[in-house]
Amino acid sequence: VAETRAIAAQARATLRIEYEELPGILTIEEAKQAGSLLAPEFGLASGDVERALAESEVVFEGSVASSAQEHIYFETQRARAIPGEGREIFLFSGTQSPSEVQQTAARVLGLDSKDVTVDVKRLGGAFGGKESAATLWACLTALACYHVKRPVELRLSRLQDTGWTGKRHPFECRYRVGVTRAGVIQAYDVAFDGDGGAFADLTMAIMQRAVLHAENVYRIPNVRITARPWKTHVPPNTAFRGFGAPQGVFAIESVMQRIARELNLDPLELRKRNAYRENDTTPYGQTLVEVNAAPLMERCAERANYGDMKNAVRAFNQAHRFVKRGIGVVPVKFGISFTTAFLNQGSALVHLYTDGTVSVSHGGVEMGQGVNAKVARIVADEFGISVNRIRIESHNTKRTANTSPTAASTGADINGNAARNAAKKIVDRLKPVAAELLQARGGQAATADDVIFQNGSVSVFAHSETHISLAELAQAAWQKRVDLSAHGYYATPGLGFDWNTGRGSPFAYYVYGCGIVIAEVDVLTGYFTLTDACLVHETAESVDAEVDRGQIEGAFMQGVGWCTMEDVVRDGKGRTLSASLATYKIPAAGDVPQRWEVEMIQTERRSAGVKGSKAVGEPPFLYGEAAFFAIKDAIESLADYRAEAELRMPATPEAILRAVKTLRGKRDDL
Ligand code: LUZ
Ligand code: MOS
Repeated sequence: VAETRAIAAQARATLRIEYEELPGILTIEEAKQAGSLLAPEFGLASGDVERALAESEVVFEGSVASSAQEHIYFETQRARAIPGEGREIFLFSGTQSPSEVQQTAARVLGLDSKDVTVDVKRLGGAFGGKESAATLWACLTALACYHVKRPVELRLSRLQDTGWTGKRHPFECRYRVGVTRAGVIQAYDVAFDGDGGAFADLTMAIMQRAVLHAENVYRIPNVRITARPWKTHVPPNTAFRGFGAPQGVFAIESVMQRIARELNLDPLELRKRNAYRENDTTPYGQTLVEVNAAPLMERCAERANYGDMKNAVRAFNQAHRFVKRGIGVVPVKFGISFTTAFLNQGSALVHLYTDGTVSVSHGGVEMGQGVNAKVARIVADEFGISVNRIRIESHNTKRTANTSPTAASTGADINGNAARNAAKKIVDRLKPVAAELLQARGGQAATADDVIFQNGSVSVFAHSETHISLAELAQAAWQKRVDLSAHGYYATPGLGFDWNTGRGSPFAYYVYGCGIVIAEVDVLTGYFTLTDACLVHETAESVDAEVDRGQIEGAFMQGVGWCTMEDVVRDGKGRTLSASLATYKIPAAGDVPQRWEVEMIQTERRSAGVKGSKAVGEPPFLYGEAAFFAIKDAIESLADYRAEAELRMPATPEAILRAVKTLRGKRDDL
């Protein structure tokens, strides 16, 4: 701790630390050999997998690996601590989970929660990398502040951040799948080995979400899913957009590709054939309603002209020797709710001022995803005013308490509902005052129930001549001593899951969609581009269509990055070599598909989130996997689609060339 970075660096240079180097466990393979588990194996099953496999017409067995991913939020891990009166401390933390920072800092410092205030205005991106992983840096900052009794700021450089913080959990998946010759899946037995890193962080919850997404959109009567969280000596791997679901879905989608290839079936047709239907039950016993799996696959195929597209790609490949095109299809079903049921609660504090403007504090954290825009829209609608009359305040543990992390795509659902409930309380208190006031102004006699808040004014009927402004009403209500502040709370109803039985309803609802992507691969250099992408995604009654479009496009490209570009490379001692943006490639503006269509499906849904909308943060990440399968399909055209390419994720040019070479090695006629 020093007054300047330069002094701190000088001081550090004088330190001598003696280390004893112990052998490190750096991969899942090494962890397995050492028996280094973070927690016991767990999972769930339904039906009789062994029997179904034995009776299946065709059985395939194999393994699939998915890789790590670095968050690359714009703003690196950061915190500032300021001492207050007595034992009080103020913490400004770049965290998705202010209450976790508050509780943990209090524990570290031997204080009470009441002594620690955490304030979060907004984050420069997070993507899960600050769901739990920000707590450490906030606590270190608080600790230094506590000792020197002066304001302290800690800010990691990009190299420190990428070198020291955890990534997406890499997975290795072993599977056996039993199918009929027509491609109907009878049984799926899969084991996920996840690299949790040096401590558990959110590893268990992430592997649980992987287990709960292992079947993606497919009805499979006999299933066994096993998860093993391994402990290695890399920085603790952590939450990353999708939170295990992308890993689980990548496994089954790889299996679908394999089935399609081996049984010579169309990959989209095969997927539709196996898709969940209305009132089907998941392997964990949740009954599915308003199932949109096959319909959105069909919609996407129609929108992308799948039939013509396929012919065009075949024709292109006939005409080109060294440049090949391929198609990838990935349907999505993503469960919305924290799988840890008690986290599904939100809160908010709303003040109406006497000039008719509104202050909203809610339990979410703005990190660029637009939760503030959505909450403002929701509250504005309750008061019938425009969003510029609303101020969304920082997240502050003095104004909202015991909040859940802003995660699991639930930010707008739980906090938007809480803010709506708070606003409703105030509106309900205002209505009788309004009825009285309007009548005094010569309006019709009316009851409180007839009062309408709309277009910045309050009236008894939508087009009544007599109306007052919200400011007038607030002023009058204040003078009548009506409380213009309210706390709102929301807990998602009907959730419950028991890992002992592997049964329950962990999700409030599901988000469905489908992505189709065409990739063009130069088989001499391994370079690829995405020529086309068509994403059909269910938003239901979107609260903010522009925010949702941004989330869908951004998530897709982040998924593309994970599958095709972003390569976390470590040296023999576990140090991150790909620590800067010069050595770790993320998608840039030039990497977006040349032709790109996003269709947001606006159907009204009974099972949905706040105001009939559907959560949007994580689900579209999974469409990125379609880019990987498109590249793979392009490579397989070299073998006339008669053999599978051994393409490893991420599909970097090196990986693509390796796959091209091994495919050639397999067939001497190439
Ligand atoms: N965090 C968490 C999450 O604690 N539980 C979840 O189920 C989850 N899902 C997605 C992202 N973060
Ligand atoms: Mo997250 S992976 O912070 O929802």
